[in-house]
Amino acid sequence: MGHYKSNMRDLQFNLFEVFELDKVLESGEFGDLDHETAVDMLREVRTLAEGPIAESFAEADHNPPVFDPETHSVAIPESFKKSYNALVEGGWDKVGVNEELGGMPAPRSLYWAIAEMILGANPPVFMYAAGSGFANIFYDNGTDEQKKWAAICSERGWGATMVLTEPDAGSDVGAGRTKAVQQEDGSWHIDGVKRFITSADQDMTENIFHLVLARPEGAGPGTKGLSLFFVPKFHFDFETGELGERNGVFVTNVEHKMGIKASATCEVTFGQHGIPAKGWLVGEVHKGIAQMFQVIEHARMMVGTKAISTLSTGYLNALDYAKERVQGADMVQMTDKAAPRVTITHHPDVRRSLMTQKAYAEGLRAIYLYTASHQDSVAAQIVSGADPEMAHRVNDLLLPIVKGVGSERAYANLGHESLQTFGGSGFLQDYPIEQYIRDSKIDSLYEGTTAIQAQDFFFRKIIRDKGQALAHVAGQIQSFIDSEAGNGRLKAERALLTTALEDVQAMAASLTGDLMGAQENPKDLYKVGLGSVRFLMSVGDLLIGWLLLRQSEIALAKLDEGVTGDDKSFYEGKVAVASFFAKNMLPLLTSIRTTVENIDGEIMELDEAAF
Ligand code: ST9
Ligand code: FAD
Repeated sequence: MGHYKSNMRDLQFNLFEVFELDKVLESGEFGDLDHETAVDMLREVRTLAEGPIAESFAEADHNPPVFDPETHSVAIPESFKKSYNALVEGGWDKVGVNEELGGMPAPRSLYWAIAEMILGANPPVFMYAAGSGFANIFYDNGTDEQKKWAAICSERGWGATMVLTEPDAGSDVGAGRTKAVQQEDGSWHIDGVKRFITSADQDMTENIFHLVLARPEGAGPGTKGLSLFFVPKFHFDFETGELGERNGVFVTNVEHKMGIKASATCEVTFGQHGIPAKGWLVGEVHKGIAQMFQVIEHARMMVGTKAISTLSTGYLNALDYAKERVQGADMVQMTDKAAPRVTITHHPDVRRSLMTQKAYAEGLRAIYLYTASHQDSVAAQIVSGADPEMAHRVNDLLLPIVKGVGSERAYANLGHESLQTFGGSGFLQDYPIEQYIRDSKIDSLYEGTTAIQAQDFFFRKIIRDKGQALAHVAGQIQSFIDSEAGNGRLKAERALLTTALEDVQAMAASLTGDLMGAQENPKDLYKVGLGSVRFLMSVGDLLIGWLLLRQSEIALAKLDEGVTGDDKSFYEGKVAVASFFAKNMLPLLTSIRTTVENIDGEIMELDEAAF
């Protein structure tokens, strides 16, 4: 048995029992994809994920890709190549991709459920295999001619990258200095140095194409002055795809990292090695940042799902260990030194810890699948009654939650709870948790740090949206509160959810007040900056509390039907975890509300020397 433990039962519960995927499939929107096929796909991916994809997880961490500065190339370890090949040979990199690109359309919830298992088993496999997904975005934005190139990229299985970051342009992408100079033949020469670029070289695909943000000569400052360019590693015949000369884009360094080592993080230099780095303006329009954000949105969803999946397998590993590890006596017999020793699952604090891990892993899974359901018009209508425009807004609103809350809660729980469950053994490389922690730390950093997610959430997804998407989701929560969910058995929990909703609404009102106050006193804006991450995390907890209770309502109905065996245990677990989260986590929002309502700007006045 490898390191990765999937949670198929919970995935299927979410997809089919909570978010009604069958109705989505019956709509005919996804051709003849039906329930059986969807379940078969999940089963097949689980087998691959737990088997060959997971196989190289630790080995590639110990023997990461090797950079050769002479040839500017990156050699991927053989063990990892096998994992990668297992994924692409099965065609799993084409799921969710347009048919024009050799893909297989699928509902987004199914797509992300499949992604969860790959990302939990070996995240860099998913990333190296994202070429067809990138080609899909290139296709959507490209000219008619470029659409043909996109098809070649996808069909030939080329690798791909997103190239934004520079030494002085991280969160502040608009500070990028890489230049683009137009040539007589309509192409562009790119000139500059980018850093931290994932998958910028490898020896698993015959070619790699880079989607690069660069500033055309004479263009204005900031993100709006950036344009998006298609820059292949090797030139190719635009009709046949046959490879030609090497293009002037070279990897000039590979970083040594604390985790996710199998994923090569590269410095990439354009046009500074005697060969011009030729690029083509995507869509022949100067809308670089908006086009790149189509990739970013997908990548933020990917990062959140990766973190959540890692927490889930961390929890399931901890649970297995806790069921085996015998240590100490039952607490009620603690004074009897001859009392029988018990497995650690008997200790209250271990139970608290396991239930906390279960709540975040399963609650966050429900959030990303709820979000994914708003990435398809048909599914959104079924899941929340959102019309296509509202579905789009809700997806936008929730992406910073999936990414920001998913990554922060996953890392915190893996460290504080999953590893702790193992005691000292958790600190050893014999178990996967230490690697999970190292590999998942990146999730709160790349694709926009948590501070950036929190600002995006408040300023863009709430204020600029005039609170419409937030009101839609809050309306859903309110209907649940007002319903008779659980037939009286969820009364206490619904009351706790009511308070949590009020707390979060009060935080939103308080931060909005600070924003308004900034018109009079600009420094009030600092209060938003001081409160925004706590607000983001609080909304995350509210959504987890609500979705777990929705699951609990379904579980109670199943238990009433008299289910037995594994199903009975599963549904009892659902009821217990929702109640635990409502009683143990939701009340904490009241103190955060008080903190947010009373933020002052004092620390912004403090002299730097006093820190
Ligand atoms: C990175 C990669 O870290 C790490 C992992 C890579 C793994 C690769 C594999 C992934 C696979 C997935 C991809 C495959 C695809 C598959 C498809 C399948 C079919 N939403 O607020 P303003 C736009 S990469 C949408 O003024 P500033 C918008 O156009 C590095 N758009 O910002 C806006 O104009 P307007 C990641 C948004 O002050 C314009 O930007 N780096 C959003 O100029 C300007 O907006 C980062 O993420 C949004 N949420 O710039 C950087 N926000 O307003 C983090 C903005 O007119 N920094 N736009 O609509 C930020 O996000 C900054 O806030 C900033 C600020 C750069 C946006
Ligand atoms: P900085 O922007 O310098 O941030 C430092 C700290 O300041 C953070 O805590 C941040 O939250 C805070 N901060 C900065 N600005 C603000 C602000 N305005 N308000 C509040 N707080 C702020 N980039 C790519 O383009 N392509 C890739 O494929 C890619 N892959 C990566 C892989 C790895 C392993 C790593 C480490 C990075 C990768 N990146 C990639 C870059 C990544 O997206 C950036 O590291 C990230 O956006 C943060 O930028 P930075 O590291 O410069 O940090």
